[in-house]
Amino acid sequence: MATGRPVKVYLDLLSQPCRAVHILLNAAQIPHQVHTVALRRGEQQSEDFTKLNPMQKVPVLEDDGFVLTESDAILKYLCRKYAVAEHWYPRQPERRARVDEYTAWHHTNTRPHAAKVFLLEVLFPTRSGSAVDEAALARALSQLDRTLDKLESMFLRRQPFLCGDDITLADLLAVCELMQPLGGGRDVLLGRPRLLSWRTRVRSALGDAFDDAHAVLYAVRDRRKAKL
Ligand SMILES: N[C@@H](CCC(=O)N[C@@H](CS)C(=O)NCC(=O)O)C(=O)O
Repeated sequence: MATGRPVKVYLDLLSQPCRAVHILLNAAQIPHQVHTVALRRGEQQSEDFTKLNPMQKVPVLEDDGFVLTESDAILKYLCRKYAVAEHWYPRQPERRARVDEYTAWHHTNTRPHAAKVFLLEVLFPTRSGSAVDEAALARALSQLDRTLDKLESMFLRRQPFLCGDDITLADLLAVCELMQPLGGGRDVLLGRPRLLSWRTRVRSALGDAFDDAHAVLYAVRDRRKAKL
């Protein structure tokens, strides 16, 4: 049962899995405190943070002394522990299994493939000062294309959200990854009407929680645009 004490989360909102956690906390109105861990400053390697998470990664949740890493585990824990609306992580076994099916797939498909586009187009060139590796980017985009095909042909084939008629935590993990290349000015969903309508539905189901979580990413995009 919830203790009444706000749950603590350690996040950097430029990180996709952190945004998914942030959105759920806000959209489901779970009392929480955000502690920012600035990855660009290497704060994940500090002694204190390493004690909390020896993996030196965000997100991390701390709930009354209980420490949990991995966005997938954190999202599911929050849904089980707090009185969130049933649709986020349905209790009915088959519907819950659909969410688990997507989240298992997500970590070897949507996540690495969308993240790689952002890394190649934004993060690596910014850190090294060198030009984008166009050949590697083309390969990453074609891998991502195959993932987007599967999202449309399997998960969104006959339903408005990835795992059924209503939004679940699976949509949060997916949308945050698919937004990431926007940091480099690239909307990877352009030309894909089914995914575009899904993103519009997700965004309107989330209200301000969506744009609040993405404000840092929009700022990265806008700063880069201003430099061109
Ligand atoms: N599988 C983890 C991935 C966590 C992860 O890769 N976090 C990245 C940011 S997106 C991080 O903290 N990177 C810092 C580093 O590797 O130094 C999850 O879903 O929570």
